Amino acid sequence: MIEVKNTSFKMLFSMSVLIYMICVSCQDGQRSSHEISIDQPNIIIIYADDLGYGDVSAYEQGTLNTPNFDRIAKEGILFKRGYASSATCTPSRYASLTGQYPWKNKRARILPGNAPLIIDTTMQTLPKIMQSAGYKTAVIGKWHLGLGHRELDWNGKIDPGPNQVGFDYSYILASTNDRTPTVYVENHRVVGLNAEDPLEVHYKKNFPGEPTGKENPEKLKVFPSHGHDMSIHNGISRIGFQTGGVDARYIDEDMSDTILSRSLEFIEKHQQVPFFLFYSLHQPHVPRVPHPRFVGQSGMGPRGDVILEADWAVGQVLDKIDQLGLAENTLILFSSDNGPVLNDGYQDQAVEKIGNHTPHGGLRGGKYSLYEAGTRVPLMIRWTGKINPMISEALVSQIDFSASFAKLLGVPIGQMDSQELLDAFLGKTERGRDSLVLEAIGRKSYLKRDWVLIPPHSGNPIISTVGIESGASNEYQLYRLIDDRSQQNNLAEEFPQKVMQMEKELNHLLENDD
Ligand code: NG6
Ligand code: CA
Repeated sequence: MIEVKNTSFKMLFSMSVLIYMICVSCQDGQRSSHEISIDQPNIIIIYADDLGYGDVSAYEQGTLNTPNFDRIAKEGILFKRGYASSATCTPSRYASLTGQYPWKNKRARILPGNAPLIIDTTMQTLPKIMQSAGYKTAVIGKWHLGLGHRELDWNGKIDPGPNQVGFDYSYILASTNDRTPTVYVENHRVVGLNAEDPLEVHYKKNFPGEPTGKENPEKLKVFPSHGHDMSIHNGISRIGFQTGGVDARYIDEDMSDTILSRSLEFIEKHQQVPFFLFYSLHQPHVPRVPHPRFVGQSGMGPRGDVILEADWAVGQVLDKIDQLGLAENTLILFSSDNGPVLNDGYQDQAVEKIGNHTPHGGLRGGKYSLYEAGTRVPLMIRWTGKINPMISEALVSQIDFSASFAKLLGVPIGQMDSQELLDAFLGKTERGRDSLVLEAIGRKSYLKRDWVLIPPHSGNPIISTVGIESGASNEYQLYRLIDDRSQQNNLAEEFPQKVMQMEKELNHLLENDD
């Protein structure tokens, strides 16, 4: 719970409770602009999965065109220095939703599909901030933050989950589309489950009689390149085993449309009240299985096709907002949980068909990497009539959503790593954060203004399965990003004092990780 420490903080807190009470007492949940002086735009966060800085044509005009992603930037702000907290999914999502550095929670690392919920249900979270300002909140799409407690029974009430951390409504994939269980969970229940065919999930041992990618390649339509050789569903073998729940299983080809239509329904239903939608895309994470309408559209194979599919879906959301007359009353933020990867475990020709397209947008590394492409991601915000179209150089992180939106809505917050950067997010200043700790599969680096320090880390410099540089090296690495965004010139030897100073600051931050 939030600890209310001093008198002015208490006053603020009571004010926000009052605003909340006024709001919830409004008849039929209608907006009540006369009682509320602060802005209460609807807030939509569109959060892509593994979409690179260079996968959005507003960032990198290349061979892949994403006109709908680009619309957000053209009609709003394109952040050139927007960062995910981490180079993988679970920790970045954790940071975006809690405002805390994920490395402070040992469980915030890539989770199996049967992991328990890793967000403490007593924590103040981004959706809870919205709720306390009277918002209706929803997460629709990828979750990957765990569900329930250990030994979850998928056939009963799934608890705790998104509903306990601040979402009034949830319609989610439990983890990723390459992990079992391959079902949707709506609020507390698996969608479409037949009680006579119970769903069971295990990550260590298979269930008797269930085919696997390893033993039954003849049953596959998409083949793994590494891992992903356990239970088969829809001709695609996954990570993890499952049995039963056949009626509840999703069709990968329809996933984008399913997540989109639930999102559009949520928007329509709540158009009269302020709402917060976390629209969590599964693209272009593996397995990349576009709807037939998008097959072949990119000329780059499934990875390009699912990016176009996601771009189209985002266009539908923008159109819906515009058609409902909500554009001036809706802040739309677009970002990605981590950087790009081509071969992430399936033979889907992502490498072979890439052509001249550069998902990393000239940044070094990619998903899983401590180099820039791991965490520097597309980040764009549109709020028609409120923010002027611009390109911003402000250093901002997804961790900062919580404090910044709390400021916008006048909601007091407790101690967080999140920094209040509302003016930067609204394009009123290009002054953002001064520094940021970045994380990639447990390793850390330290970004300070234009400099980034990567201390020595053990491990292989190349992650061989995906062919991406990890950032691990025996040497200190220091890069000046302002004139070396692709991190080619290690300046550690030239600036030993800077290395020392930055390492000291980083260690201080890492030690104070209460
Ligand atoms: C890795 C998977 C990868 C992807 C990743 C999580 C293998 C070999 N690789 O372990 O395919 O699922 O986890 O991605 O299994 S994330 O975007 O959700 O972090
Ligand atoms: Ca991801």
